[in-house]
Amino acid sequence: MSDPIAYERDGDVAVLTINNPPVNALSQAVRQGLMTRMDQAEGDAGVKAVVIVGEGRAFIAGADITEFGKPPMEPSLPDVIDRIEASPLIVVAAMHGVSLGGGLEVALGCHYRIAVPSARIGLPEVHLGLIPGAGGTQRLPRVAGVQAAIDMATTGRHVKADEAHKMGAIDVVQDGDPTELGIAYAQKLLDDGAARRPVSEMPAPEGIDWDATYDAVLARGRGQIAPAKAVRAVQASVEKPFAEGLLAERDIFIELMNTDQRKGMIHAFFSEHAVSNLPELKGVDPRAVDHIGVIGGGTMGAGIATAALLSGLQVTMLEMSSEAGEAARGRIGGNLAGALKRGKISQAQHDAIMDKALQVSTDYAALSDVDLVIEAVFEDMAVKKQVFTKLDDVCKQGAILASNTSYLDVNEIAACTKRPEDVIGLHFFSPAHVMKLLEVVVPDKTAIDVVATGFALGKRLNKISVRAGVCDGFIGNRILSTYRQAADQMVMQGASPYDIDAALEAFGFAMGPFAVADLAGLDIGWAVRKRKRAEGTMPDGATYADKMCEAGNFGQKTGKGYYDYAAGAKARVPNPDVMPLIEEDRAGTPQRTFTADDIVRYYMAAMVNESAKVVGEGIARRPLDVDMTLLFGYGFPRYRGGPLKWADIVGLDDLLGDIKSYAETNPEFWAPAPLLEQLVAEGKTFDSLNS
Ligand code: 3H9
Repeated sequence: MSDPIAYERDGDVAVLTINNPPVNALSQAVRQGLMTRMDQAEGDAGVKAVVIVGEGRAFIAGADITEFGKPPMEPSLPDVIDRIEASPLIVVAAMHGVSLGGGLEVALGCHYRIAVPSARIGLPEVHLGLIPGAGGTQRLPRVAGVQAAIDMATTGRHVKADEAHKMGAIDVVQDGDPTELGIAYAQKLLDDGAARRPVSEMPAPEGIDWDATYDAVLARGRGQIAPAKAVRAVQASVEKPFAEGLLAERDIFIELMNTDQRKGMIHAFFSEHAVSNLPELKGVDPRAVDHIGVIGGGTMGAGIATAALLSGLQVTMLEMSSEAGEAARGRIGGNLAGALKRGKISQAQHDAIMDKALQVSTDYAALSDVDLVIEAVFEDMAVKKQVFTKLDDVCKQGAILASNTSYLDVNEIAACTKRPEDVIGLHFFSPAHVMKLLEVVVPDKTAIDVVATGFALGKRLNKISVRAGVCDGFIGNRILSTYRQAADQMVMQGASPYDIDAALEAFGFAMGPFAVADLAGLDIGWAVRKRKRAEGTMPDGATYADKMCEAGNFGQKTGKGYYDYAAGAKARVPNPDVMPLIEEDRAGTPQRTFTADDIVRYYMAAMVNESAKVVGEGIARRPLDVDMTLLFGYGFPRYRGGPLKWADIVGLDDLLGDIKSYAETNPEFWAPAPLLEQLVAEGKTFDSLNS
C-alpha cells in the first residue's frame, strides 16, 4: 500500500497530507504514519510549523470502524494525538469535508484549526454505541464549553463550520484550497509570533447540574446508554485534571466497546451501506428517470409525490376527478410547506415545485411521457389490474410501471401487461416523504436494469432500499403480521396490552404494538377482518377488538382505543372499557403470567422465526436485509442491530428452544423455521450469511 501520509515542505511549514480513501479513516497505517511524519517534521531543519490536511473528500471521518472488535494495534489514537499536541512546533489542522469522531479529536490535538465554509465537524460515536475515545470529551468542552460539547457528544449531530467557529471549535473559516489555507494560516501564526496552544492546557470550563443532564439524556436515549455515558465523560473534563479526565473517558469508551449495543450499532452502520449494494446490480446501468407519474393522491400518493419533488424530479399526479386532484395538490402543498418551514427548501424552490415541477391531471394520456409511474390506488387486485392495463396502453416504451401495493401479488399485476419485464413493486411507508424505508419488490420477470432503476430511485429519494421477493406482505408486513399475532396470543393468555406495550418500549421500540394500532386506526384491522369473514377465511363471531370498533373506538383519531386520549396522546391512560372485553374473550384459554422478559422473548421469538423463514425462502436475500427493514420501517431499536442481529447476540440455540416450547400448544403458528434449525445444527449465526 502507498504511504498514507505524504510529507511536503513549503518554506518553514511541513505539510502532512492524509491519503486513505474514501474518507481518511484513522487506520493503523494512518496512525503510524502520523507518528513517523511528526518525527520527520521535528527533525527537518528549519521547519517551524506543521499543517495536517486530508486528501480527497474529507479531513478525517474518524477511527477505522472495521478495526473495532479486533485486538488493538499500536500506536493508539490517544497516543498519536498526545504526540501531535506535545510537538514543539506549531501544529495546524486544515479541515474540509467532514472531521468526525477521531478526526475531530486529531484536529483538537492540533494547536490551531482552520476550515473551509462547507466543512462539518461532529462526534458521532454515539451512533456506534460508543463515546469519543481519544480526548473528544475532554478537549471539546475546553474550546467550546460544556453545553456545546454535551450537545455534540450526545446527539452525534454534524455541525457546520460557521457554527463550529462561533462555538470556538474552529479558529478561522475561509474559502479556498485546504492545503493552501493551512500553509498561509501557519505562516501567519509564525509571522505573528503566535505560541503553541495545546487545548489540554486550557482551563476546564464551568460545570452544570450533571445528574439532571444525565437523567434527561438517558430518558431521551430510549434504552441506549452511550449518550448518557458521554455526559459523565464531559463531567470528568470539568471535575478532574486533564490527564485523569482522559483516563475516565478511556475507561467508559472501553466499557462501551464491550457492549451488545456497540455490536448492534456497528452492525446497523455496515448493513445500512450493504443493504442497497446488491452484487447482481454491479455494472448494471439504471434507466434514466427525470419525470415520474403517481396515480392516486391520498396520503400515500401525495407523500411519494412530495419525496420525488423534493429530490428534483418532475411529477405528474393522476386523480379520478378535478376535485380529488385539487385535494391531492393541497396535500402535497401541505407537505412542501412543512419542508419549507424546516428549512429543507427555500421559498423559491417551493414556488418552482408547485408552479412547474408538479402537474395534476385526470387524463391517463398525461402519463404518456413519464419515465416511471407508481400507482398508489386502493389495495384491490381488480382495481390494480385496471390501472396497469391502462398504463400499459398509454406509457411510452421503456417506461417502468411500479405498484406501491403493500401485500398483493406483483407477479399477477405484471402478468396483466404486455411488458412484465418493466413491472416492479416500490413499496413506500407512510408518510412516504418522511419514512426512510423502500421495499423494492422484484417479480419473476422483471429486467435487471429495472431493478437497478428501483434502487437508483430509492437513493435519489434518500431512502434505504431493500430488495424483497414476492409474497403476502413482502419482508416487513409479513413479519409484522406474525409478531402482531404473537402479541394478540399473549393478550389471550393473560398479558394486558399495557404490559406488552410497556415491556416492548422498555426493550427499545419507539411504540408498543397496541399504541401503534391506536395511531394507525383500529378500523383498518376491523375492515380486513370483516372482509376475511365475508370471504370465509376467518371464523365468524365478534372479538374484543371488533367490539371496540363497534363502540366507535378507532384509536387516536376518535379519542379512544386501547388508550383514552382525553388527556393527550402522551398521557397513555388505559381505556377502562378494554380489559373487561378482553376478559370475556379469554374464557376457555389457559391463563399464565408474563413478566416483561417473557413478553419480549415471546414477541421476539415470533419475529425472529418469521424473519428466518423470509430469509430461508429467499424473500429477503440476507439476514441484514430483514434487519434494515425492521430498523427503518418498523421502529426496531437501532442499538439492537435488527431482529436477526439480536438473535445472534442472545443465542440461536436458546431461541430455538423457546420456539419449540411455544410450539407444544400451537404447533402450526410456532413451526420452527428450517433455516433457524439448520444454523443451530451447524453452530452458525445469521451474521455468517451476510457476507
Ligand atoms: C471514532 O472515531 C472513535 C474515536 O473517538 C476513538 C478511537 C480510539 N471507518 O457513508 P459513505 C466507509 S468512531 C471505516 O457511503 P458518505 C463506509 O463504510 C468513528 N470505514 O459515504 C463506506 O464504505 P463502502 C466516528 C468508513 O459520503 C465508505 O466509507 N466516525 C468510515 O455518504 C463511504 O461512506 C463515524 O462514525 C470509518 N470511520 O458519508 C463516521 N466512515 O463504500 C461514520 C465511512 O465500502 N461515517 N466509511 O460502503 C459516516 O458518517 C459517513 O460514512 C461519512 C461519509 C459522513 C464519513
